[in-house]
Amino acid sequence: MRRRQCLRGRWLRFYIAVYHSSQYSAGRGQVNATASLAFDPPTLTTQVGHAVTFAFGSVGHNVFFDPATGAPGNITGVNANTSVTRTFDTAGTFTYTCHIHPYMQGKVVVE
Ligand SMILES: [Cu+2]
Repeated sequence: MRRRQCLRGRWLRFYIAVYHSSQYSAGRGQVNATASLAFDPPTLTTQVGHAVTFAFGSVGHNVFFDPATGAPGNITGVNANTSVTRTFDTAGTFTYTCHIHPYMQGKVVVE
């Protein structure tokens, strides 16, 4: 009986881990700068402590966050063919703009 309970606990932890990773990694925590010069998705929702990867293609971009408590550091310069990760440690809504293409705007909602 004790062994069965132990196994059940192990499976529960496994399911939680799979659920967690499927929700917040592998694409869900990524913003892509598209060929049509937009951030996709325009609004990304994540959780406190999670990382968001900004993936830049062949066109150079940057990411400047509007001033807000807990906003992560800007991704300055001209970034092409690279990915840069920022971790969001504070709940809130963080809007950002590419200063090279000011019409490229996005939002990260941290719950
Ligand atoms: Cu840009």
